[in-house]
Amino acid sequence: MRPRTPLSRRLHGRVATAATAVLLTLAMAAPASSRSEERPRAYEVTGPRTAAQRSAVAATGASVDAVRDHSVVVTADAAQAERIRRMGYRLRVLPGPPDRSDGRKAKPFDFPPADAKYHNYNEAMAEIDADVAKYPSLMSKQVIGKSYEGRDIVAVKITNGAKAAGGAAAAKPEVLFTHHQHAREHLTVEMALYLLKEFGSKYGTDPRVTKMVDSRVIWVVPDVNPDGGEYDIATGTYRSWRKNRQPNTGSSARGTDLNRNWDYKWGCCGGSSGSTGSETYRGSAPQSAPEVKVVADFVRSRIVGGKQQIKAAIDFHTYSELVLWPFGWTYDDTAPGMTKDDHDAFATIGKSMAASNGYTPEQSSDLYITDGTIDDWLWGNQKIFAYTFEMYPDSSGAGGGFYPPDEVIDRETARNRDAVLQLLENADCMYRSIGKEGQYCR
Ligand code: 0X9
Ligand code: CA
Ligand code: ZN
Repeated sequence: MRPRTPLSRRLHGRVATAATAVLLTLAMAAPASSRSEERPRAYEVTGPRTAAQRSAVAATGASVDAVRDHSVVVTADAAQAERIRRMGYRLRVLPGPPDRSDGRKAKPFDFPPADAKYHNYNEAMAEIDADVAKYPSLMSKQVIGKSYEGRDIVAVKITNGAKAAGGAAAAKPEVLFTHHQHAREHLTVEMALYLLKEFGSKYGTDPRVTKMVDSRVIWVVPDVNPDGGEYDIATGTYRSWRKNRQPNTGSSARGTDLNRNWDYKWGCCGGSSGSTGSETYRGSAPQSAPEVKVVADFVRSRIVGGKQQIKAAIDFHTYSELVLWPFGWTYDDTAPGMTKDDHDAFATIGKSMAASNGYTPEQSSDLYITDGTIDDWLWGNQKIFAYTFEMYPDSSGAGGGFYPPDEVIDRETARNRDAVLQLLENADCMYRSIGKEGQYCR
């Protein structure tokens, strides 16, 4: 036990130690006021209304969290907010994350009482294990690697091993669902748990589910950023954390934005930041974040006989209710690595999925330029038809932003059932959607 001597007496008396001196130095170097100024806050920025204007806002290193007709919502530190102000835009500080404690004391590393239906890391892992145990002939779990802090990153494989479409030799098209790159986007983990439950419990009774579990291999990676997710809820009060929890050399700021760290046009185009403190810090090199390396290695491991088995993917985020497709690094619809037919297949299936869930379909750069994102890598590097879904709520400002109440989980996960099934059903030949099956899929 430390002696409960007042600090002044310990410093002036003989109990002053080197450790105390170090603590005092740290305290003086970072007084509480400057620390809180450095903490990013949410702002409404009124003025930007074109993708180029929004890209300029994002280029300050702030994260653009929602896009409206004449404004955006950003998470920015004081310096970034000042730069945005100097562009001539009006900033309004938004309230911090909601208090869902219900007046009760928070349990560390647990969701606050009013949001108890959300799953923390251990609860999600337990749920996954329970599903795999319940449906052993349909599901299996693999640990594909570890996060920076050593948590398991898992992939759940869903397929009916007994029935292969067109005989045992025919390879089943594979589809990948990834979740929770961004720590505060907890609804995406619930989306993963919904998928496991839906495919497990409806197999054999629901014809669409049954057909897909028989004829596809479905990979679900429920938690790409477990460290960030746990950090976000660790105190019982949400922290609005986005990145992973990896330290950065020469900086006290932690974390890399995983969705700027993928090895395709990394840092190419002003769609990410080189500053460690930024919400969109791209990391020291492509795949420098262990979590990105783990998932990218997993995707590369699905190249069998020189052929990538994964044909399509969705990376789940929140919020804004969007269906997005590549590229994010350029405003152009077509580019090296994206033909008109590729673009048209992306857009046709993207719009059809959006018609089913009521989201807005668009190319991701219609929002603002991003580089080093997972969907650009999956398509540009692996030729996987990869979408980004931004889940509930919409960008209007109602609905709770990154922290919608747990009452919406069931509705907002089930809302994507049809879109997910559509992608699975198209995965054997994405070009069928534009009438070019014969040209591309024989
Ligand atoms: O900025 C992001 O990474 C995503 N928005 S979020 O609020 N969830 O952080 C949007 C990414 C859009 N761009 C691409 N998917 N390329
Ligand atoms: Ca609740
Ligand atoms: Zn996100």
